Amino acid sequence: MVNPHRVFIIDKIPVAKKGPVVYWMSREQRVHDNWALLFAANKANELLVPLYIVFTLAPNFCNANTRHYDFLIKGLQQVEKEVNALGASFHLLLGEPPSTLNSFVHEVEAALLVSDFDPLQVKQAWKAELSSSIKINHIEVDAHNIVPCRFVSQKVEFAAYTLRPKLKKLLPEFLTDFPQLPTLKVKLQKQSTNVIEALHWLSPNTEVKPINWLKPGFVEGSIMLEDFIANKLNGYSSKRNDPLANGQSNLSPYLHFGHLSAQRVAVNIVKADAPVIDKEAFLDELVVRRELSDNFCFYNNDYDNPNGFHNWAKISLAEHANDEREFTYLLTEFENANTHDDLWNAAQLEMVHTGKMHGYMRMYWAKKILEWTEDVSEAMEFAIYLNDKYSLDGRDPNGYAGIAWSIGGVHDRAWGKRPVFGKIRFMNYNGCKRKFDVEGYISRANDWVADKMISHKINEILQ
Ligand code: FAD
Ligand code: FO1
Repeated sequence: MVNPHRVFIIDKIPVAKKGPVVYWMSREQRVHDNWALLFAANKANELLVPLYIVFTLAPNFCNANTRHYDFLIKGLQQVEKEVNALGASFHLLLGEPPSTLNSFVHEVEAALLVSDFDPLQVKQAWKAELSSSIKINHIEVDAHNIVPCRFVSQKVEFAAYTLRPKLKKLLPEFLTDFPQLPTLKVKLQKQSTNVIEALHWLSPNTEVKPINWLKPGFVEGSIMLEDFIANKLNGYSSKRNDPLANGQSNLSPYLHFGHLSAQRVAVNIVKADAPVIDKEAFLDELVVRRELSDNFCFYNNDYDNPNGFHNWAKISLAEHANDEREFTYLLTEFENANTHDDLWNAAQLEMVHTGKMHGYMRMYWAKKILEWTEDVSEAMEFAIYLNDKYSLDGRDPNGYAGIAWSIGGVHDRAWGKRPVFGKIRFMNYNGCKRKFDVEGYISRANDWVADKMISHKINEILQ
């Protein structure tokens, strides 16, 4: 029922305890369309034991702040309700795993621990530390990729064109609909852990406000998907690169927090009544580009620094390391959208105010950080810091791969040499002007600032 190629044995012990099956939910924060949960539920029925679902809430996870924890916790509130309705129990463990998880599985004498695949080093380190501190059967299930990351390729892929054929060959086996969750044979009484309390426990950095134009959770993500299919899929291939056309799906926060399964999205897109050119353009991004990012982060430990670049890029950037920078900015100047370039500032303001910068502008935004910093390490550091701090979909393999593509030519080819960039693909203001209404994009961003100033003024008057 769960394709064995999704399943990876992390630890196997000779004699298992007789306790429950514990699913350590992390990347896939949903009950529906979740291969890891399906696997754990079947195992619980096989062993005739109850199913416990655990989420370990790590304070300041990779510099996350209120914007991210608000979205995550509200999504988990829905998960808790749905888990209780299944007759399983939901446990929110407060604190850095694996210490919290270690004592939990010990306490309940878990027969099996199921986790979900995540290529990020922080997650790999959690699993390694857990495995060295407790003896327990631990199985990992890839519930994020349509074609399991460990299976589709055993090495860092050079680019989309090298991974695409490997994915295409396997999609018929893996791009399937989901089976129903089995009815649990051993049900537990409804428990109430008040997930929303966790926000107070966390008391995260409140400098970056939650966003309210996207509502978190599986239900809202599904509505967003259906709305995209009904109203925006048709024309996606031409509109997706116009920052003013509102042509993207806005699904990335739901995919990042696992409120939605990419496989569910792909299955619904394939079934949709829309032009083939638009469906193919969208699926290439959702399946090839997104799964290429997991491949990059899983097999390249330097996914967040210049050591992870190809040699041609390292050599070329080094050759131009001492080129005269026409402008250089400090992190605070970038962060406050305080550069000489009003288009770049507008992109920064879009990310700060809405929590989501348009995909086309992300490329321009990152490439200008390379152009306006002292060196490529600083450029990577600034881009990752700002993207993770303000983007709702930050701290994601797509982000590390997207920034490495923009600044280090990862998954791209070499281009004609330019100052500072060397052979890294160049983008400039005039190129954007030829593509879309730059003035319109800038004035929209300035409206956000004006609105914010007005609301500050109103608050001052009301106080
Ligand atoms: P749509 O165009 O509707 O695409 C649908 C889905 O396809 C996306 O949700 C995503 O899962 C996938 N996808 C689309 N474009 C890409 C891409 N270029 N690479 C990988 N997957 C893609 N994506 C993130 O999820 N988090 C990030 O932090 C992030 N940072 C980025 C930084 C830079 C510098 C660049 C160049 C790209 C970054 N991306 C990131 C990739 C891409 O820009 C976003 O996935 C996309 O804009 C998300 O919006 P959407 O879901 O509305 O996109
Ligand atoms: N995953 C967890 O297992 N525990 C957390 O406390 C946690 C917090 C968190 C905050 C912001 C954010 O963007 C992601 C966060 N994640 C957490 C990880 C997330 O669910 C994804 O698994 C990865 O970031 C993407 O690979």
